[in-house]
Amino acid sequence: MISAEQVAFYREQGYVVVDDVIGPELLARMQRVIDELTDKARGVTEHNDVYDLEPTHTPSNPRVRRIKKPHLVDAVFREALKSPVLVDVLRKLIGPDVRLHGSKLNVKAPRYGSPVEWHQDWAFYPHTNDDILAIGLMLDDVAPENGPMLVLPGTHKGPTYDHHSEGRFCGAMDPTACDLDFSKAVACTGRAGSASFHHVRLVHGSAQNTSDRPRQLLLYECAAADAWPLVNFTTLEEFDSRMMFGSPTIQPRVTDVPIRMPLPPALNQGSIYENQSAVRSRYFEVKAAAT
Ligand SMILES: O=C(O)CCC(=O)C(=O)O
Repeated sequence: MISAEQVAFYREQGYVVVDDVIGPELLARMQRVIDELTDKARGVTEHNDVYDLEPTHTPSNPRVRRIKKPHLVDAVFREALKSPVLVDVLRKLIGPDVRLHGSKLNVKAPRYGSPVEWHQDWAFYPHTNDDILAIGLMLDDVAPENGPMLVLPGTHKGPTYDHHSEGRFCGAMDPTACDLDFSKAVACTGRAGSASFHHVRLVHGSAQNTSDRPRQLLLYECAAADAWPLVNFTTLEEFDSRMMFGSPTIQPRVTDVPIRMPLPPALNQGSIYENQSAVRSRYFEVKAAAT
């Protein structure tokens, strides 16, 4: 369970890391499923509904960058959402009624796992209020050398930055065009089974994994049930099928939050990695991938 100090830290800094959210048995079962999914990427030639592929992927040498919506791919990825620690944290940080917005598994394989440029999740999915966060469940031990998620503390209280390039959404901030000191970024590290919780408006990103250890991060985006999306609403039935606990509502809570719409849509659709391929200037270096 998390303490009042940890809750206060999240409110002030915009993130908190909590140890031992899930245990070794569930981690091992998740790993088996990921290994099977990676093996099934053999023969896949392009991004699809399940796989986002590394630029150096080939059908005979499969390199998966992301598994999309893992909670829909295998039940094992829904189990973590029932962890009592995780539910306790969500109740304390978001409230009694919580809906899953989405999920993704960033694989960040040893030696070549791609970087993610600086961004705010809020730029992708603005809602009527910002009681929304992403959980980053660490499936491996995460240390400074294997591409941890980096956060800029306190930025969740600031503006929504421009995530456009050439007049279209591109899912990344231009690091040369904003007044932020990226050297102040903090790495979210921990042993496997730990999780970071970061506010939807917090600026974050991560470097390429050039180490020889994997850094798999399973991300769940969770929103207060009365936060209604301003983009990509499907149907009420689908929306409410994602309730994690508590009750849904048809009365959105509207608060004074800075919004920029992710429109016109990104030229390269499919994932943040694809969106960000259109960014003007990159912050994170991409080293030639080892074979
Ligand atoms: O995998 C990471 O380190 C960053 C994840 C992230 O911010 C994202 O995929 O939106």
